[in-house]
Amino acid sequence: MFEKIISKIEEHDSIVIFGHRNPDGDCYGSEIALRNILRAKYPSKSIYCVGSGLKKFFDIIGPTDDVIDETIARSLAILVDANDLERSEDQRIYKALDFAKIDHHINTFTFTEGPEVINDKASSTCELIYEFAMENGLEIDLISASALYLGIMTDSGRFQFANNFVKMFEIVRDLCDLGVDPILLNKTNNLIPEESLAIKAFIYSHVKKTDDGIIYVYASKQDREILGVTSAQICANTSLIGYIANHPIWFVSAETDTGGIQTELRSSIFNVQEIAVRFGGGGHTYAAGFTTKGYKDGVIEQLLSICRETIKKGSN
Ligand SMILES: [Mn+2]
Repeated sequence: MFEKIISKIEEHDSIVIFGHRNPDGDCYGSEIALRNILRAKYPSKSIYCVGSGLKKFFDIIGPTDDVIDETIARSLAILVDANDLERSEDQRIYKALDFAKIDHHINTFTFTEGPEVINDKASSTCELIYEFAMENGLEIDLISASALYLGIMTDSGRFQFANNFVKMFEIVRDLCDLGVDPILLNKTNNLIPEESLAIKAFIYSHVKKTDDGIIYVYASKQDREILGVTSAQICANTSLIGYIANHPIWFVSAETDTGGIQTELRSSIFNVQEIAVRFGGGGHTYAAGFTTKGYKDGVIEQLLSICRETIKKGSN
């Protein structure tokens, strides 16, 4: 499955791994694991990963790397857990010499820059990185195993969502065999800053609902400024308003600093990825998001009306 990506890797002496904006456990875990696995296999190559990562895991899994522009310019860029270059957190990806991509989001973009492996049935990109290692006989060290476990745990919603549970749990068993400490990783993942209480209070006290079964929260720029948080920090709380009986679609939206709207959409039964695509976003069938650039007027109304149509059409 990964033959073309391996031959790209073999062609280049320098490799930089990139992940998406607002990195999550899967993005950060994939980057660290892929970097470490490749470093062990190719000790003479320079291999780095960039992006902000997840700081609370740095003591266990380690930080990403500081990479200068000149390094990127002579490197193969491997994009993980993201559809296209535009989604890369580090936009210097455009300066790379060559490209490859490994992802599990529903593919709505044409990645023409290089070879790609996409499997939208995989629970996480970390599952694909594990398969990449297995297919090529690469060794998974304890830090990489912990990074992969983190990605699978977080992207599957703590092992709640998967297309293939047997496969997911087989991989997780193997990672545990390699020495991963699920209790430590789970405890660390649970840690949240005290300030998040104010965001939760905001979310719970600004819930709106429609007669047709949509629950949502909207935070204006002014609301965010009072709380001192970013639109991404608001949207990270979408799970707080989910799974309310008779409300099959829920979303959290926040005005961005540049006058757009960031939204995270979820559903228990409806395809919200198709909704997100209509606003230039994407994701997974039941968990998707978008950010409009520079326009916000009418977005919430239009979003509500598309959600309404989706509910009316019936589950798919
Ligand atoms: Mn992912």
